[in-house]
Amino acid sequence: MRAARRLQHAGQPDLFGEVAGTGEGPVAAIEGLRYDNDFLSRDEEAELLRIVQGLPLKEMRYKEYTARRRGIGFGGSYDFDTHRLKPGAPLPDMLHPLRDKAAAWAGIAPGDLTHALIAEYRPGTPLGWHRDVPDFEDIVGVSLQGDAVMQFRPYVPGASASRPSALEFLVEPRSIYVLRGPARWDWQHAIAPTETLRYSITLRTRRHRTP
Ligand SMILES: O=C(O)CCC(=O)C(=O)O
Repeated sequence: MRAARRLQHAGQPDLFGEVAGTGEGPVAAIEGLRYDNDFLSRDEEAELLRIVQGLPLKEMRYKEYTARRRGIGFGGSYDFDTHRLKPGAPLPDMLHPLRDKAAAWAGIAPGDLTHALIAEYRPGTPLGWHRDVPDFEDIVGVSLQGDAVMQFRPYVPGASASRPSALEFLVEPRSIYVLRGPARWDWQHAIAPTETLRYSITLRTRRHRTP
């Protein structure tokens, strides 16, 4: 409960998504954000950790920066220099059960979750403010082993990069979230530096642009 104590202030959301005394919180406050902290069993988590820890994770690059996160992508890799999604290896069969279960939870056809990113957050690893690249539509995130504080602030083009978080909640191991519609397009999100080792598996649908 360390983070909950650190971040809860009167009238502000605690990290489990509740605003003290109101029964409402960031998950309810952000349209298109849905969260379930009891998505995977402990056995499913252990099996996924075995798979993920056997993958050749590499330090992730964003333009000239090398992030502290290590990861591997399937279904295409986004080139931040050319702003294009380059073809990539499909999701390995061993991750299909997770994809299918996540798709059912999110109400998405499994085959539409064409992109996956497996990311490792060693203790102290942050993920900076961003919206996902426009090639993707829905984002479904599953967490393993450690928890994370997920932060949100409205997306305001041209606004200061140092704006603080407006809402945040604790994303627990074995949980799932989906960012869809307003949660995906009208908000930026970030992950505060993690206190313990955490893995996330984010699955994405392609965005179908209207001509
Ligand atoms: O680790 C997470 O759950 C967030 C991942 C994320 O936002 C991203 O990879 O763009």
